[in-house]
Amino acid sequence: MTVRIVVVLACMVVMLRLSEAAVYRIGDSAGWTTIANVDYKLWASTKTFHIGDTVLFQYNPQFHNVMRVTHAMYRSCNNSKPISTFTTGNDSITLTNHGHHFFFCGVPGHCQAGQKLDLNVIHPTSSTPLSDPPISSDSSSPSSPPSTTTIPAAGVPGPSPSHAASISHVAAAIVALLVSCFVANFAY
Ligand SMILES: [Cu+2]
Repeated sequence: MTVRIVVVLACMVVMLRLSEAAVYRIGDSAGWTTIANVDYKLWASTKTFHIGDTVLFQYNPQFHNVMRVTHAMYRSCNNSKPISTFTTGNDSITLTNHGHHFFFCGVPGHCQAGQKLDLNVIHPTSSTPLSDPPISSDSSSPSSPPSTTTIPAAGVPGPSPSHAASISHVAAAIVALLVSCFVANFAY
């Protein structure tokens, strides 16, 4: 029983780690702008943000910037005391806590024109829908990890010090762990 709990916890950790990797470009192809009439509220409502996700503001820094502000400042487009200001035109911000994150462009008039964004990062314990495990329904096969033959295409015979090889080994280990997690869960 203890083993199963450990396995389940390990699975959850792995899946959380995998799901943390999302990077969202604000406004998608339009970016962070006023001229495309992007509804950033609508844009944000189509996404589910998790702690660890990264949002990327891309814009022409001659015309725009990014200010992180409080809710009150967000509502009134008050740019007098931003929490932080970003001005590179290629600003990536990692979401490190849950709740609402308020941003707008601090150039006069732009927030009023709709260049403002309210991101809601869901609480870590909020239930995220778990998709079905990506394994076949063939439960008769023994649990042999399918990743043992993962070899880089270069065909290097010995252990290679290259980053690509080590990354693929890590990926293979993650896949093997995930598969074994699901197999273990199904076996009990
Ligand atoms: Cu602007």
